[in-house]
Amino acid sequence: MKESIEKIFKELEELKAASQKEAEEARIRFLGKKGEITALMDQFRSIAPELKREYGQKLNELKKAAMARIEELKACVGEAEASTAPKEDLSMPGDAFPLGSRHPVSIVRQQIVDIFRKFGYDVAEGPEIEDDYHVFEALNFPPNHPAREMQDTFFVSTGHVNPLLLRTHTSSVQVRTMESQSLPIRVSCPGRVFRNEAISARAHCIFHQVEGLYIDKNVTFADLKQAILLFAREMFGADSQIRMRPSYFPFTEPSAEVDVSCNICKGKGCNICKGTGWLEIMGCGMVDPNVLKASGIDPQQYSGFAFGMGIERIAMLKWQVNDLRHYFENDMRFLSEFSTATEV
Ligand code: 2U9
Repeated sequence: MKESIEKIFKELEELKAASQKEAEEARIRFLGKKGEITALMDQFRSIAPELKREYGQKLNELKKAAMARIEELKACVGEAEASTAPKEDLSMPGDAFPLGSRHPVSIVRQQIVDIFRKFGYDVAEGPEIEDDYHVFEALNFPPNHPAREMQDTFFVSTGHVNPLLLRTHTSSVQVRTMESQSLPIRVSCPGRVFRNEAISARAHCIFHQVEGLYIDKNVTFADLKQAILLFAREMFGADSQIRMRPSYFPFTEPSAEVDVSCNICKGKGCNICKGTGWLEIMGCGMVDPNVLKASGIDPQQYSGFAFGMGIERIAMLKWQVNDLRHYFENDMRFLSEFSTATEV
């Protein structure tokens, strides 16, 4: 037994391991169930009692030395393996950063403004919080018109002659343009507007408009019709047709609603145009003489036309979106549909 113990001590001193696997194999060889030191422990039970003290001590030292040596080997190869383990693969492509894209309402707003810019229209913007004069009074709204009631318009302040309110249309921007700019005037006015309406698939209390105004000498309804036809062809396709239906607005006379031929069924009738072959896109008319007068323009010398459209409505027709609320919910599944949408 003595020789065996000394032999194992020597072997432990010279023991080497190149990997965790080899270190574990060494542990099994010496300390496993059938290991060399375990076998000596078994033999120890049957040796003469007078030798037990001496060999018991030696065997315990041997077992401790074996355990320490193997732990030491495991720690060494662990560090070595970690330092030679493959690092990140630098040839892999990097993580993609998801890029945002423009909101469909912004895309269509830009398209509309760009089309009118080609026709010579400047862009004008104005305040969202307006006064009664620029939203209603200067636009020939009678004092008892329903739009002037609390249930239709969001008022910011009430109780005085010219209360503040959230504009219900961007027409106030054209009024401010007429007040401040010299004639002739050609402007398109994009912006956010507010109406006290219940939210549904077809209506929202906040939406966006582009309105336009052209004032010069001898502007006629024929000019209006041509401008709208050219716009419709740029926006909805070169083969688009338009039709006008008589309508009424306080600020224009005569007034009309404009339909464009359905670009889905080419006028044959489908479920988008509800079988009519036509889609309503905007309202328009010749600027009422009272509106020109209110802003200091002589209706005997000048005439003009104006039009207005809801941007969400144009975007719904363009991309066949059937619920207006999609434009306000910022659902990424909806918005990412437009990441490749092109602009004119
Ligand atoms: C001035 C004079 C006239 C702007 C016009 C419309 C007809 C019209 C609606 C379309 C859908 C509003 O978004 S909508 O609900 N607009 O039908 N707007 S003419 O007329 C003006 C504007 C300013 C000084």
